[in-house]
Amino acid sequence: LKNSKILITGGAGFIGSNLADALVEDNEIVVVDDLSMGKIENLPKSDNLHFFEHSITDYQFMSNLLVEWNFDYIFLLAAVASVADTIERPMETHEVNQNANLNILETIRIKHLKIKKLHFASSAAVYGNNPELPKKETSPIEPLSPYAIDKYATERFVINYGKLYGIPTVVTRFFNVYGPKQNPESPYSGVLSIIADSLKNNELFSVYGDGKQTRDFIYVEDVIQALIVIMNSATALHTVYNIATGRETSLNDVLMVFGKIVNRKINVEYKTERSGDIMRSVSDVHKLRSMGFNSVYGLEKGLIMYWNSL
Ligand code: UD2
Repeated sequence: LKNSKILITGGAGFIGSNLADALVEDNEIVVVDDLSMGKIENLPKSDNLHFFEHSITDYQFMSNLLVEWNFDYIFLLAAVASVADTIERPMETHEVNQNANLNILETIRIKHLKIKKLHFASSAAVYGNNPELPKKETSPIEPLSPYAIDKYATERFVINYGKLYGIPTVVTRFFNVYGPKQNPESPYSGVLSIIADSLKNNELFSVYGDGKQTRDFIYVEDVIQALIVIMNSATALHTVYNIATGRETSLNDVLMVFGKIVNRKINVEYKTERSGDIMRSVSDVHKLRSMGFNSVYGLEKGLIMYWNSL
């Protein structure tokens, strides 16, 4: 991705701002973010970066922006990312997580915009509690929350709009991403940002359950590199990729590794498990590897990078 006009919705958020960092030198970047979770300080300071504080649910604004800029590449990363929030306010979050993205697709279709590729960020949440492991892109789908339902439905819109109307599109399902600029403010923020925050403030960290639950943790820099490979690839079209490492790590092991890195014992209290919590999660990474992508950050290396960024 070079000398291109690139739109990143949610570009002031965790993954979006790391993506903007990686692309801003060689491209013209437009970020749309309502700063509901994102932060303006996350954005790189550059003349190549154009920031609009807007919600993607402002249809007229988004349509005008798309027509005016004629983007080469579009990354749809804006979302209400908290599953709990979507359970509390399903109608409102559906506007953001699905309808606003549909409006972007509609604008591209109706205005015949010639984009090189559009990417939509989905989530491992679409697999729900289905016990099949490791999760393949072809594994059964079981979206449980409004969040997962909107992610899955929007995946289908993005892929099938691509096929029906000749728009180059691709979808990724993120597993548990961690790294610099992850916002620890909500109890449903990524667990590693919460652990880092309690370490910084010398607070007790609450483990929900016995700590034996597992996740596939991937460092954000690996995620960004995977996105760039997928965006550049001619074969990554109208299909979905899991973005993960293929390694399954328990929360107890994460605490141990993190504790070693900071050279302290992390103070924890064990509490009752969260309702709806998934016990095990790990991805199959064959499809991602077939693109020539391999994650380069193991958990320890990623955690060291993350800790040093704080
Ligand atoms: C991830 C996604 C979520 C959704 C879901 C689908 C993140 C931040 N969240 O939720 O959006 O896609 O996958 O399955 O990527 N935990 C604690 N103490 C804490 C916080 C968390 O013990 O203070 C536990 C939590 O109960 C869970 C594990 O840590 O077992 C990971 O929690 P998480 O919120 O980081 O991610 P997850 O996989 O539940």
